[in-house]
Amino acid sequence: MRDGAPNLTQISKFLSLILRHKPDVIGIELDEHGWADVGELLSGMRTRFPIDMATLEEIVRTDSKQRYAFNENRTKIRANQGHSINVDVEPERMQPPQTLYHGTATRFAASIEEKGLLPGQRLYVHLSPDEQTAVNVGKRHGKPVIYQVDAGEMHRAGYAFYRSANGVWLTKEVPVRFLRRMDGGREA
Ligand code: HQG
Repeated sequence: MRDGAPNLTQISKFLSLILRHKPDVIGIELDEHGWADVGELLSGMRTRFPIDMATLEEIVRTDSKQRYAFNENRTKIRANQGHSINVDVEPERMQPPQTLYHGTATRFAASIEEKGLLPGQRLYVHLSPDEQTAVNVGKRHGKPVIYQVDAGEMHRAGYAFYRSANGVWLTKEVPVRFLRRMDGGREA
């Protein structure tokens, strides 16, 4: 890579902005299933990140969390999860494992323990299949704290769970009674 050239991570962050939150930044629209037209995306990105199709394909293929997917003939692209705009990326409704995990920062704990987990700006609460992934998610926000979610019990109580194409579990909210703080709330 040339000095000063944007790296793939920077381009991927911009792609997340466009495909999850603000397609209007480059003057494009997503359809109801979150798809952007690849040609429109590449030309819309040209002034900021002039990338070609091969680079876009490389980002999609190598992304560490498999955040993006093409349609079959690669004319369309979308983010697999994480949206704040109201699109239906058709995550699969599934029976969750007995336990899922949510990583967050200690400063959110008091509010979470009062109100439960809420989606905030996004369409869903995001849950991780294992503790380590949740720790990594939590660290993005500050000092991490992990909650175990009694997903099995929620599912039996009628709450819907979805698994996104990249393995993140999604649900609309998690009431307090299904949450257990893994450090026992020592620093609450
Ligand atoms: C917190 C990343 C106060 C919640 C990750 C979280 C994930 C509350 C924050 C994906 C609350 C929202 C999503 C309540 C929830 N009171 N705070 N009642 N309920 N919160 O970034 O789950 O790298 O929107 O705990 O891997 O951290 O972007 O959600 O801390 O899969 O692909 O509000 O983003 O993926 O933060 O992360 P976020 P998240 P990417």
